[in-house]
Amino acid sequence: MIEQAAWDSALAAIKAARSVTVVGHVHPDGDALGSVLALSLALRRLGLEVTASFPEPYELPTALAILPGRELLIEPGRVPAVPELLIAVDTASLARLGTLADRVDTAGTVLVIDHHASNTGFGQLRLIDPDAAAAGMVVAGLLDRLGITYDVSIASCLYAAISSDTGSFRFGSTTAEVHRLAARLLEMASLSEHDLQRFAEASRRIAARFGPDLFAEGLDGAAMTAINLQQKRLGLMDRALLFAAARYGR
Ligand SMILES: [Mn+2]
Repeated sequence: MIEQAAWDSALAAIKAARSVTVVGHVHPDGDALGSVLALSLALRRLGLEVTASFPEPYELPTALAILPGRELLIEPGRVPAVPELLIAVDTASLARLGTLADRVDTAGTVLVIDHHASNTGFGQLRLIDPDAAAAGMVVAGLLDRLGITYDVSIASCLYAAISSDTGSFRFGSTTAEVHRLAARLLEMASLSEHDLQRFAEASRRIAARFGPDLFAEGLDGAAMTAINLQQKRLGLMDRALLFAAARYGR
């Protein structure tokens, strides 16, 4: 459980910052890297200048080399000597920051986002929830409070984070809250941007042929029929088509 005052301070620090450095622990796992990248992608979307990294040895584990957002990663040696805002994720102690630990002394502000009960309490600002199954759960809570809607990339990184630290949803830490977030992420992650674009183009073609009003009317009618009959749940593809049509078709 994280106190409201801690959320408020963290949000204020992020909103006041122009640049941010997000770092994970030495030899990053799925939670560390997934959380770092999800947060980095979200903060970049908010307009901050973002760099992300983890301590030496700077080797990306093969299984995690496919994560979206990895282009934001820079070698630890290139991390600014005096970061404006340093966010350390999934790091229980200074030692876990290895070759980047000195940045905690030089940074203007340090925010620690973690879920280890053993966290030593470094940094001025802390979002630490020992009950959270993963640092990714705390990051998800932060993104919700920042008003960030997940895109496929953010969803994929958060999914990597929580599935990693729950042993693929087998450990006792796998709460209902974990499953609720996983469901949200799966719904997002199963549809590619390419598919959404394809749906959008199809919608534009149909609207051009039949006119936007007739198209929208037909679509609304079809959606209401599907919902009213409840013979089958509206599938992901149907919803994506409706979403794309609503966004681009009219
Ligand atoms: Mn973790």
